[in-house]
Amino acid sequence: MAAKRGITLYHSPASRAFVAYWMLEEVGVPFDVKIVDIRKGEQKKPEYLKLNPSGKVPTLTDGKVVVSENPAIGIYLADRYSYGALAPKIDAPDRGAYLKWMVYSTAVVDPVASLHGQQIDLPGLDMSFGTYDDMVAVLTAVLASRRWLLGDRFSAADVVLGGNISFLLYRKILPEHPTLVDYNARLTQRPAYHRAADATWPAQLFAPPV
Ligand SMILES: N[C@@H](CCC(=O)N[C@@H](CS)C(=O)NCC(=O)O)C(=O)O
Repeated sequence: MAAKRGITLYHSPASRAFVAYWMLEEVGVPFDVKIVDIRKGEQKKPEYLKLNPSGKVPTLTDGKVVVSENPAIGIYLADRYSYGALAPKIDAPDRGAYLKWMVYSTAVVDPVASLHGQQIDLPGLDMSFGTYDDMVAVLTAVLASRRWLLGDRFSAADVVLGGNISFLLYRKILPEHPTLVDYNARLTQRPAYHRAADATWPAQLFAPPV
């Protein structure tokens, strides 16, 4: 008998789980949300650690499949539910760049941005992720002359790396470089982006005090 499918996203308000939520909204499959509130420490409970031993959100389950780490969730969902559309096919010329930008999002952008947010800028030579200035230069160079990371075609890489860029602009960790600001404006025109943002930063939780 085929495994029963049914997608669940383990999500926390105001977190990077926004990216996985946005991916689900882009592929347009039904899914359930279970809140793992990181501000209450729910991500460190034994039941959740069985799914994601890192104790971080997001995690996604789909039947018996368990995936964590935003780029892995993005690659999984796009291949499984949007192959040839949000995911370039395996032999498409832009599949290499697609995978590169997916991995770059958390192998380079996340560690560099996290350190920069703590006013730590390490010399690039011995660091696998390089320097903040190099990371900003790479992002602005690729986006200077193109609408999306792969050119004219919106892909899951724009959700994973683009979602990260959007999050880091909001947190003022990335500079308000016109190329990044314009790209973010294009991302925020997507209805799926707004559904995910509204679910991740709900107005009732994040409304300014009156
Ligand atoms: N590398 C992970 C990072 C996820 C992550 O940083 N999640 C944070 C929220 S933004 C978290 O769960 N923090 C809780 C904790 O570390 O206890 C991914 O890409 O999915």
